[in-house]
Amino acid sequence: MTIPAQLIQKLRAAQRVTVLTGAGVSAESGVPTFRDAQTGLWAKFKPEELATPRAFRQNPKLVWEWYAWRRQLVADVKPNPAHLALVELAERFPEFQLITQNVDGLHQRVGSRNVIELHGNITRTKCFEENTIVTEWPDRGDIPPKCPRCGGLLRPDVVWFEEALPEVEMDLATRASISCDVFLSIGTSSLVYPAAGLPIAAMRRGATLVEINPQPTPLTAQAQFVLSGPAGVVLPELVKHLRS
Ligand code: BJW
Repeated sequence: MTIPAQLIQKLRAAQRVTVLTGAGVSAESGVPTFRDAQTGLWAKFKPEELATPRAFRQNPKLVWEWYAWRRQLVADVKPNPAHLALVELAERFPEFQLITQNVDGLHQRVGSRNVIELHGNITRTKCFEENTIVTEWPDRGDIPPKCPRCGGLLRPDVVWFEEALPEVEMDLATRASISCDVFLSIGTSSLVYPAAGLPIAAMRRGATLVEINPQPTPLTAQAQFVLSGPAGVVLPELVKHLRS
């Protein structure tokens, strides 16, 4: 993997670096991405069709079980070299902001701090009716379980399609994007908004835009540097170049 010398120069001169990650960053840990072919038990379901309030209203048991399966999968996997390299990258800049669309918490598990989670976290649960976080509920065998306060259905604390992103997180992410010198978009298809708008906003404010992804995306043509390869290979290499 060749890392362009101009990119290393840009990064060495940068004061503020912002990173946006997507499902591709966790792919090498064994967490399936959303838009690549799914295999196994859930192969016949489209993630985009399960991650909606409509799907939950129509078939709450199916959606709860899909998330229960994913929650277990995430608990069983380990962060990979891409997650680890981002911890080291953060230490190299006076200001560094990691923004993730991932709900798996793998960045935090390996030691990344102040991570902005735009799409929530799969380990948390909330009430579908009241939108409040619920940490304990009696096990009466219901699937999904019910809110101990109002009896509403419980759901994962993640952001589904047609739902608003958490306001504070989106605000912080926007600020970090429009004020950075270098913006890295890593392992995301750049299809899902408003997250996909962040690199564009960064670029319009003069940031150098870098994409790391083995496949082209709608962002590729706009990026100044495209590092085409798996994040678990490219990021450690990038960090190695910054060290020397
Ligand atoms: C590797 C790799 C390796 C593989 N290394 N890379 C503007 C224009 C058009 C549409 C809209 C718009 N604004 C809003 C919309 C509608 C909609 C949307 O964007 N639709 C588009 C799909 C058309 N957006 C929304 O509905 C959002 N809400 C909203 O806008 O609300 C407005 C509102 C305001 C006020 C009141 C009410 C409403 C919400 C979006 C929520 C997205 N939620 C999900 C599910 C989260 C929970 C869960 O995990 O189940 O988030 S969907 C799913 O997509 C998930 C992801 O975070 C997100 C992004 O996916 P990601 O991470 O990019 O994954 P993939 O699979 O797409 O791509 C993986 C990439 O990795 C690929 O490129 C691979 O090549 C690469 N890769 N291996 C590096 N080893």
